[in-house]
Amino acid sequence: MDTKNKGFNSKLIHAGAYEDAKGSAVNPIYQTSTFKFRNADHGARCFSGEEKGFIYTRLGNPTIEELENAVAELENGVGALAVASGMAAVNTVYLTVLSQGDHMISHSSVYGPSRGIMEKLYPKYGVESTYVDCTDLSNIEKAIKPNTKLIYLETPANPTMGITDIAAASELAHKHNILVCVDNTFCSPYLQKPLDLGADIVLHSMTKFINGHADIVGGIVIAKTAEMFSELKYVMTNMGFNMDPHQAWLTRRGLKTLAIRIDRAQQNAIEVANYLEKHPKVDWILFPGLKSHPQHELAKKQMKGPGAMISFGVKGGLEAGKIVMDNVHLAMLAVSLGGIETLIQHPASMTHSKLSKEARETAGISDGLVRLSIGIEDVEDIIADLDHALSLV
Ligand code: LCS
Repeated sequence: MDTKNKGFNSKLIHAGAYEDAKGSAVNPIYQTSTFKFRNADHGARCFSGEEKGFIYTRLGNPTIEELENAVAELENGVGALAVASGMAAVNTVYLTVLSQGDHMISHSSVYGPSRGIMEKLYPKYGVESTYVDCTDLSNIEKAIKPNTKLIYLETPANPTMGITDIAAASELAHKHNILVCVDNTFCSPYLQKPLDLGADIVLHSMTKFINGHADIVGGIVIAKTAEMFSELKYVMTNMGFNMDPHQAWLTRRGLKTLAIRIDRAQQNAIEVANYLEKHPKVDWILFPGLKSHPQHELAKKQMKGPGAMISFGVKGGLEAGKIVMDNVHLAMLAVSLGGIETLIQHPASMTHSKLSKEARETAGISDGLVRLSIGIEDVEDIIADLDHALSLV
């Protein structure tokens, strides 16, 4: 079915679907590594691109393609590439856009390994980077050099919830012939569409909201132009970053409920944030839906809703935060985010522990920062759980 002119929820259910020859309502899992050619000429035409046909699962597979087409449509891109993890998506972009001698600019607080690998591995290949507070556009402008090729944004940022103006950053970048990639993991296309705001590439860790059920690891890269799509595809297929068909099938199933899951998790998060903001033992809180968030107005403009991620600090710093993390029962003490279950974690010792203490501090990732990913449980239970843990501080 052509879903181009349908609403977002209809696209979530139907976008990318094949007309299966056997009439199955749900696209099957094509659990195969390779595909038969009708004859030698057919094989040659598939390889030359004269005829569209599946060849080998690293290069393409109907189950994976259904997911890719659906996410590309949801993000308003020309094409998407599903990969084995969010980090495979990040590296597909770095390897495609950056060459020896190039420079990239990014936000000081992004997912730890997205920064870690750029600062530790990529200098070996002659790529340099500058990490600044991108929520202030003048910092990006000051960091631009003649060899800057990429502005890599993550907004809201993990875990400081800093929000960068995608439209303004893209305008600035394009004046200098620089490409913009946005990691849209914290929002999903339901809450934010970076390509519509001017970005050139979008990526996700699909491990999070897109799949939403904490049962797969996956990533995806979405391109705005056919040229960029083909460059990304060259890197993805030849580096062997592809997703597995079974993972892709589970992810396509999870995607169907994206909007209703986010609606509910977000409503829960709004109530949890209001509760935490008033709690006498809570020192500070960062949630885009609160007026106290430094980029609250920008969040309202750029995002359809504040999402389901909250960072906060307990009075008494790290020791007090540990009491909360060790005494919640409904919320799981676990990394990852964006699933239907509420998770709590400590970025300084977990997701961002490989960054130097100095890098964490300048990025605003204090030792006392506790991160919550709010799930779709009953909000009264989530609040009661936090209330009990906070009462022990
Ligand atoms: N981008 C963002 C914004 C992320 O939060 C993560 C993972 C990735 C990329 C990488 O995705 P992966 O390879 O894990 O699928 N974030 C995690 C987190 O905050 N806790 O555990 C993983």
